[in-house]
Amino acid sequence: MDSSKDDSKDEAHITASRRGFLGRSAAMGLVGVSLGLAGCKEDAPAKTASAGAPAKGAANEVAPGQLDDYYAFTSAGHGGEARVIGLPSGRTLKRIPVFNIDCMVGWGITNESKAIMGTKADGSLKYITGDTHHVHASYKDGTYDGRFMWVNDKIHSRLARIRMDTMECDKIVQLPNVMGFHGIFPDKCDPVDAKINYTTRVFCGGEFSIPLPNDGRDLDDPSKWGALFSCVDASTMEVRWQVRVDGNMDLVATSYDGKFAASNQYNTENAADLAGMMAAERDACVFFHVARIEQLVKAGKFTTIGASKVPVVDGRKAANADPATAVTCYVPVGKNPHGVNASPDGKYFVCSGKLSPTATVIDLSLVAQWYEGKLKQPRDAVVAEPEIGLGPLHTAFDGKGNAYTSLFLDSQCVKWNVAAAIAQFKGDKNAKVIIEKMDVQYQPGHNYASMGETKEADGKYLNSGNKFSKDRFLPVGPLHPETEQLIDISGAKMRLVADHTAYSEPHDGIIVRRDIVKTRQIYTMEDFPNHVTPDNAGVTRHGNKVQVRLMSQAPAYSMPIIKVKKGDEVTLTLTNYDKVEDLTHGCALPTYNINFIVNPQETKSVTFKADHAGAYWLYCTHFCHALHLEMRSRFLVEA
Ligand code: K7E
Ligand code: CUA
Ligand code: CA
Repeated sequence: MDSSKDDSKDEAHITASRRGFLGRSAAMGLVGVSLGLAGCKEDAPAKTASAGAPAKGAANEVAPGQLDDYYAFTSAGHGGEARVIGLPSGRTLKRIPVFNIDCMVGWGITNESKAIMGTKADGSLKYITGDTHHVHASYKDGTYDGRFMWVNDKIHSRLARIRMDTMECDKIVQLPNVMGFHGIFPDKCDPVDAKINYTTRVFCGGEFSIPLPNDGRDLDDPSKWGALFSCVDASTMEVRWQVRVDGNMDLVATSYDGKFAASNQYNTENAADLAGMMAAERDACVFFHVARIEQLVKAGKFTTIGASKVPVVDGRKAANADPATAVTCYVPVGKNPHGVNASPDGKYFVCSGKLSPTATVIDLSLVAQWYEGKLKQPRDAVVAEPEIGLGPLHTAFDGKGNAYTSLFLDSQCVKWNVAAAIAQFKGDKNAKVIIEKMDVQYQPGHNYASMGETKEADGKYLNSGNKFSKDRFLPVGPLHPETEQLIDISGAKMRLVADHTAYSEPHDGIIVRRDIVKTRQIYTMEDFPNHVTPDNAGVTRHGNKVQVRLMSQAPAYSMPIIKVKKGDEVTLTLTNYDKVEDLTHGCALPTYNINFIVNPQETKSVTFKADHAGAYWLYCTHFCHALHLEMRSRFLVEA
């Protein structure tokens, strides 16, 4: 069944909202979008699900007991975490707390997680909020190597690293002098040393302009504000260097040869208000010449900003007009672009217009030629600009020469052919650029294909992350879930195979073949320097500082009674001596806000002030044994 044709009513109201957009100028169009959505609500059928019952023998069927073929790693927006989903089933496998507090695992509660998240002088968390948009993994030879993933925090401009073996966050760094850190992408190769054919840098786009430094100066003169592009060392997670640009930076893509990183810019106007940001007919995709930036840094040709010691190179247009010395190249693209994506053949970057119904295809070899002085203008690097639909945002690839772009306003996914678009641009009137448009439900943001951002793009599945599910699921109050729609792209026609709900609000994600991910099932006790041993287990005191060293082994903790005095500063360390896969214990202490788990052979600790006298049952929260409920100790605080 073709999902796009079997609900005329829904089609009618979407078309109406499209008309609402078309009937206005681009500036009014944004207003039109919100009006259009409000309108949808009123005449949408309230209870009946629209369209899209998956075909019989659905391609997403993973029988009970069978495993999925792919992992999807997704961001979670202002939920602040990352998520792991099995595809094609859509089973949620894990939530990875990163910038948020998670009382299931104790993230933000244990000393170890707080040390990664960052604390104030009093030991409390510096931030308790996060906004993750983009998850990308480390590369080797142009494909994922299963080592790390990185995810951004837009609110506090932090980059987090997640180990893929344990699927836990192990490092977080904050970018200095950056606000609204949005796009990220790891590099795939060193720009100079081709032997380093794996990720050693992560590039970060800064979206909002701010005073540099942001210490109270220039508050009334946004023309003096600026945005920085940052390079973070993939292994140390230190910020290596930054580049100041004109305009802002939205998303980031990197070339397969390591030479270029690029970021789309919707605000080349350098405006501080909405009308100003939409004033220019074209904006840009800025290409960073990584090797030259690092030469300047090495030669000491940089400045620093405020208290930060990170080298800052000038990438503004005026300072980079000469291709022989430039570190940035601003290629004009469609109005207020959103998204920049690298084609798996390594040749092109595609930027979507958002306020222009076009995608701009940029040839990387021509950008390289501009830097060599062989191309007249940066705009000559544009090799195609097909009209693909309204509100184009993100583009995925199937490895067969086709691109799939999400059309936010049209609520569609458009499949188009890159080579045909280039032929059409050269004047071939018969080039068939648009292959198919498929309705998605509704208003898609990111889409991403299986292995689509690697040289191993396999053209099997496309995930469309839709911002509005409206009538697709049972209503759950004012906030609907979002829809992740799984589309089979392996055949001649796209086929919707499943709707999965997503808790608000996922943005970008990646779909990784399962054989690439090698997880670790049991920790090594010695990897935790503070692990408890039978020799040091027990209670020790230095003044009012008390160490409680505890071991767990189902169904008991090593001490049935733990005694401290009111006013003590208690550090409780728990090592799980169970070695059986998945035999995890919890540790909860009423009144004291202590709640965390320890996986097999893992150690975690918490520090708190024992400021309430009384008896408190320290109990196991994680079902571990037939005697799980009996797994508790008396934590006694003497007055
Ligand atoms: Cu399009 Cu923040 Cu990647 Cu979301 S951004 S959709
Ligand atoms: Cu140990 Cu439940
Ligand atoms: Ca603009």
